[in-house]
This record gives sequence, C-alpha cells and structure tokens, in this order.
Amino acid sequence: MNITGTPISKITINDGIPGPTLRFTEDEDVTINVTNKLDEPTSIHWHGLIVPGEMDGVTSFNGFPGIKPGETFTYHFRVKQTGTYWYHSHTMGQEQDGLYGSIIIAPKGGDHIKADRDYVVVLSDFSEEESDEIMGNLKKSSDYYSTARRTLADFFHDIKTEGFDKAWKTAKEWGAMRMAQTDLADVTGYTFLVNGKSPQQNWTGLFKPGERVRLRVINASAMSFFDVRIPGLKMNVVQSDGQNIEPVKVDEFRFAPAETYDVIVMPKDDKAYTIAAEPIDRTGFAIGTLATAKGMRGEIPKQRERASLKMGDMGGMDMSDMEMTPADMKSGWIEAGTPPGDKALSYADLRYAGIQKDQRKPERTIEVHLGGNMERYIWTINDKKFSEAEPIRLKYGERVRLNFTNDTMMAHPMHLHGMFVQLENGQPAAKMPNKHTVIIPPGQSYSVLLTADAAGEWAFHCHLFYHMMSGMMRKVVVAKLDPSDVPATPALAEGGHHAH
Ligand SMILES: [Cu+2]
Repeated sequence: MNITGTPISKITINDGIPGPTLRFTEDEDVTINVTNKLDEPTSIHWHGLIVPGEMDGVTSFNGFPGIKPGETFTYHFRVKQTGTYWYHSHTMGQEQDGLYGSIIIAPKGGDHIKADRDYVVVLSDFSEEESDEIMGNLKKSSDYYSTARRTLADFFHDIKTEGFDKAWKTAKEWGAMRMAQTDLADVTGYTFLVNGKSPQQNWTGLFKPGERVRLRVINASAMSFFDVRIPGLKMNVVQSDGQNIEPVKVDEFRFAPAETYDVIVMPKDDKAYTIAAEPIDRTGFAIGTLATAKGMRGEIPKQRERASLKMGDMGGMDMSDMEMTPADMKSGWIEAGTPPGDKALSYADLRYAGIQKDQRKPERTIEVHLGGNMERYIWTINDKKFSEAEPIRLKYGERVRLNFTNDTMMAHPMHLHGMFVQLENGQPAAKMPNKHTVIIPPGQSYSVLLTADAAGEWAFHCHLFYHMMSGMMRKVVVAKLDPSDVPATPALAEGGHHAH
C-alpha cells in the first residue's frame, strides 16, 4: 500500500484496505469463504452481527480454531437483522494492519429509510508502523507517543509513592494544571482515512442538489475517537450501531472505535461539502467530500483545540480533601469544541425506533470496573487482565445490568459480542436504544441492560485495540439450562433482537 507516500506492507482483503463491502438481505443464509494467504493465523469477526458462537470468529471461543495459513474457513449463518455493521480480524494486530471492511444488511421488502444515494464512510487510523511495534513501544513506555503524558505518568507514580495529597500539592505547584495538556490518546502519528483514502486522496461521494444522501459512518479505527461534522449540513441520525433509532438532527457527533451511525443529509447547493472527522487529540482529520462533480473540494475546517483532561476526568480517585469548585469538575472529555448553538449528538438522544420486546427490570447488577496501570501499560476489568480472569457467567434468558465504572482518565468503548445491550440513557425501557459498543467516559459510570438470549462464549472488551491486547477483555459465558428454567419472554420467543 502507498497511502502516505511511503510504500509499505499491509494486510489486505481482496487486495483492498478496507476490504469489500458485504451486502446482505435480512433473513438470507450467507456463506463466506475466508482463505488465509498470510503466513500467520487469522480470523474474521462480524462486528454487531448476531450469529451462532462458532461463527463469531474469536479464536478459542466456542471451539472456533482460527484460520491457519493456507486454510479456508467457511462461515455460514442466517442474517437475522438489518443495518450497517462491519467486520475485522480478531487475531493479533491484524485489524490495525488493514484487515477490516463494512457490512450493509438491507431490510427484506425494502428500507423505510429513503435515500437517493447511499454511501459507506469507513473511518480508520493508518500507521506506517506495524501493530506489533506500536504495542512494543507502549509497553516500553505508555507515554511513548505523547510527551505531555509523561507529566501524567509521573503524577500517578507520585500518588503511589507519596500519597494523593502530597502528589496533588506537587502537581499544583507545577503551575495549575500542566497535566491538563495531556491529550486523550495513547497513540499518535496516524494518517486518518475515509474508505482507505487519505485527506490528499480525498474520497468523494457524488450527489445532485436536493437529493437525500445516506452516509453509513463506521469507526473502524484501532484507537481513534472522532468528532464528525459536515460544515453547512445538518445530519439526521437514523441508525446507531446498525439499529434504527427515532431520527435526531445534529450538527456533529462523537464516536468511538467500533461504533457506527447512519445519517441522512440533504445538500442543496451545487458545491462541495467536506466530511470532516477530527480525532479528539486533534492531530489531523479524516477528510472526505460530497460533491456534484469529481475533483471538487470543500473547505477544510480549522483544527479545534485539543480536548484536555480536567479534574472531572479523575472521578475514580478520592478527591474529598481537595478544594474545588463545581466548575473544576467539568470533564475535559465533553469539551468537544462544539460551536455555540450547534447540536452535538448525546447518548441521551437515542431512542429505539419501535418498542423493545424485553422491558424487564434487571434481576441483578454486575459491576464492571475499568482500570489501568500506566507504568506497565496494562488495562484491566475489575483489577484483572484477561489472562488472569474468570469468565463472567450469565444464565440463558436472564436480564442483567452491567454497571460500568471507569477509574481511568481515558474513555473506553466497551463491546460485547453476540448480543445487543440497551443503554440506560434516561429513555423509558420500551425506547432504550440497542448498542454493540458503549463509550464509558473517563472518571464516570454508565449502565446498560442485557438479555442473555444467546448461548455461547462471547468476547467482551474495550475496542481500543491496544487496551484489548493488554488486558481489558473478558469472556462472557451464557449457559443454556434446562428449557423449563428459561423464563418465557416475548424477546426470546421470537428469537432475539430485530431492528424492527
Ligand atoms: Cu480501553
């Protein structure tokens, strides 16, 4: 591949980064033959698709053996849902190194979301380095990619050796908040791509003025949260993680690796509009263009201020002794730099389009603490990394709450395979949106509900790639019991979640 001017080796699917868009129709049986031409094992996971465990593509889960060099594995499953999804390797660093693509599932009998044009917008973060090198650098020093982070790592070190009070006083003496300069990303140096194209290469989607254009925006990056906007256009958000929602008009949205939003835009002028996806560490843009003719370019927006961490991002720490005004507690995470009067999408806006079938209250709550050790670059769930932890066990059919608490200063997009969760976002149970990936902001708590309606072994992990690889992952086991033990719920009786 030559994306940045330097030809380098990357992993491709059918010769492309991203791989081909897979187009399915609801209720059809699909067969996908994956031939591994690499000299290492591989896998493909269908992100957000509800498939039997052995088709989910996580090696050693549900007896899936992985795909060895030279082998072909045949995936076969029935497509039980509709919407926008994606796929990626679940083996080593292959996803960061190019092994990803998009999935579009058309509703049987036509889509009620009408559009004259329909484009996939796959965002990714491309590095000339290989994933192994990046991981090695982070293990050597978590601040490898960020000189500002040193201050923060030092601060954590001081807390350990001197206690929080003394460390905080020292930090204060440095001059207010030097650590506020710390950015919100672990890895920098990426080139951000739209459908595999750099800002210079400028992926372009054509339209005629007045047309309704559907953009299926997929964050297929390894480590990058993006603020997405199209200056001059309102975006009508119609899907979140592939699931239809009641439309919400916004000027911008922030999303994490693995999340997707479908938006409808209606460009009225005969000109070029810029799709600008800005990573939250403000180190560039993924840029694409909506234009009435090839070769046109819109204006590139000005880079926004780097979001900086504030005391509010340190919620996991005991700050009871500190003199702070409520204003100090505002989280740097939420400072997206949205212009006054503009509307940024919030999870609270998401309302399921339709009526949720399972509206039971949870039978129990499972606490999920997200933690990390920056000195060793280890990321944990309930203080354990994946290799040290027992699975989380759920009874088939039970309704549980996952209560996340983020004790770290980074946001973590938590992804569960095999089942959608419902966000407890303030909407009534009937209207809680389905998600496959949920951002837990730094220092904050967030809860979701889950109906354990898929028996099997399911990966549950942070979708920041280097966090998953360094421990922030669990196996969730849903055990099928005697049928008489399974509660009769409408959701289960009808075979799980549907988009409609
Ligand atoms: Cu994480």
